[in-house]
Amino acid sequence: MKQALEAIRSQAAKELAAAENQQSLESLRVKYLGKKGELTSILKQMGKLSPEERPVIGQLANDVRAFIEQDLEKRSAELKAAELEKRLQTETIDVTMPGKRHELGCKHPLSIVLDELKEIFIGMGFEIVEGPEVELDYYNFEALNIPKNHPARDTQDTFYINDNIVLRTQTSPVQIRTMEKKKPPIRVISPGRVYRSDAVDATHSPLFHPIEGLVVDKGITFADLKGTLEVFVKQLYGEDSVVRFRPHHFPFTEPSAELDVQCFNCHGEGCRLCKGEGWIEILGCGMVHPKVLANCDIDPEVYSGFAFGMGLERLVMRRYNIDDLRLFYENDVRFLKQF
Ligand code: 2NL
Repeated sequence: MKQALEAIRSQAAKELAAAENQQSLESLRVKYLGKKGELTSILKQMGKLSPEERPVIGQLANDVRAFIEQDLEKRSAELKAAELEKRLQTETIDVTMPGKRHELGCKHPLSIVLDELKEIFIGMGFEIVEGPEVELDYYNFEALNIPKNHPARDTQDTFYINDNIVLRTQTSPVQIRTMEKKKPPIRVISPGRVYRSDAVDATHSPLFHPIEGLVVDKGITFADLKGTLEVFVKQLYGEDSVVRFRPHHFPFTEPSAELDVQCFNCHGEGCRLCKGEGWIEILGCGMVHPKVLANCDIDPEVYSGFAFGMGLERLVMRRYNIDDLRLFYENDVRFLKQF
């Protein structure tokens, strides 16, 4: 029995030394030390031994077990170290290699000016509101006093999803939705993307970005409109700006006007910038039509309001001397990097 134990010990030592991975180590553990392993089967025969031999063989069996356990652990550690070494060899990183440069982007010129306009209006107590670009005909036209067959439907021709759903032609529908939900006092600005069925050229695009504003409360008059918009223009173009209001017509305001700023280049003399006019048109505005208020369940006998709208693209083109609107949408980095 002593010989058998010693044979196990040397056989185990040999096989462990030859084991190439953790998996074969585990099967060797089972083979030698497991419940049905070789050592166990020897121990089961201990009963056959004489009382004198029993402790000697028992001690030897324990020694062999301890020896094999130790060997297992040692080999396992060796294999782990070898594996790590191999990974370190194959996964080396050359820290001197040049890195990948992340290009830093910049704001789109439309966003630069839009953010500036928002700041001015937020400073005057306005809230920014947004709404859907795919809009019901009712909100885009009907509620704004533009019934079917109204001539304004012609100049605001758009893309129709079906008879009742259109791509919005203005951001006013957002303001209609605001008036339906929220009762006065209302002071909101609605920037956003709108659509018209226009052919593309240097000054027209089927997609553009107006900014509209709406104020509704008790006792709002044309004087509030003039004061608010004059302050706005002075913040945008400088304290010494000169403005004028020119009568105009919109279906959703009455009375209506357009606001011009005196040409900052020629101070009203007439030059190339203002095309000889001396004045530059900035926005359209007016007192909210009583029918529009009534459509939103706001009593025009109690409340009044003013509204205005301007095209962001035109403001930005003037600011940066850009002569072709298509540049805004082409995503040419050489153009965009200049701002
Ligand atoms: C322009 C002129 C304008 C409005 C927009 C408006 C909105 C409501 C009620 C009444 Cl909810 N009016 N918006 C009023 C006057 C002019 O826009 O040239 N836009 C690009």
